[in-house]
Amino acid sequence: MKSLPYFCRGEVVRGFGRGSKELGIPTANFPDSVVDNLPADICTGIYYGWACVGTGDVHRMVMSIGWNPYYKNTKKSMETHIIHTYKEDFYGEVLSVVVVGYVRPEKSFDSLDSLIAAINNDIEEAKRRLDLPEHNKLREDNFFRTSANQIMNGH
Ligand code: ADP
Ligand code: RBF
Ligand code: MG
Repeated sequence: MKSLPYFCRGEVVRGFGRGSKELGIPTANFPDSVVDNLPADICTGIYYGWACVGTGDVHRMVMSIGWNPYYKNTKKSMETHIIHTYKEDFYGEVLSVVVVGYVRPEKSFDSLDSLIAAINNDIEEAKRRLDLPEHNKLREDNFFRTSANQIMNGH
């Protein structure tokens, strides 16, 4: 995928309200405008990368891009689970992400438990890969500093 790493940002909007949070895997959803801007070569599937909320710290993330076959969604979504425990929700804030690499295609599962187990595997895989020294450069990219600050200051 020639578009990787892919940088994007947008406001965090309400998602499908399926209670992902109760499952321990909240996912911050991007608006349609961000989903519609994805380059054609970024296919649906599960990805890992870096994310930050507003001007906050940069953390590891996993992202699902697509139609969630387990739920048979009719709308394509981009959902980011940040590997960090936040004290509060951040709906309406600006989420900045850099999508670094691909993990696997989206799948359907026999049960919610199997879906959750797969997501937890993705999280472990993302942690392993992002802890490699070669990925630190992107974590420290100016994208997460200057531009986020400019947005927050209304520039
Ligand atoms: P929704 O269906 O509205 O997306 P979720 O159950 O997926 O609801 O919860 C997502 C919300 O949880 C995010 O929009 C954000 O405000 C909050 N949140 C708290 N911690 C995290 C996290 N670590 N990663 C992603 N979102 C989080
Ligand atoms: N949904 C699917 O239907 N199939 C998947 O393979 C799938 N993988 C996911 C992987 C990650 C890392 C994340 C964050 C989400 C994934 N989802 C998948 C989306 C999931 O169904 C959605 O976040 C639900 O709301 C979780 O309950
Ligand atoms: Mg969500």
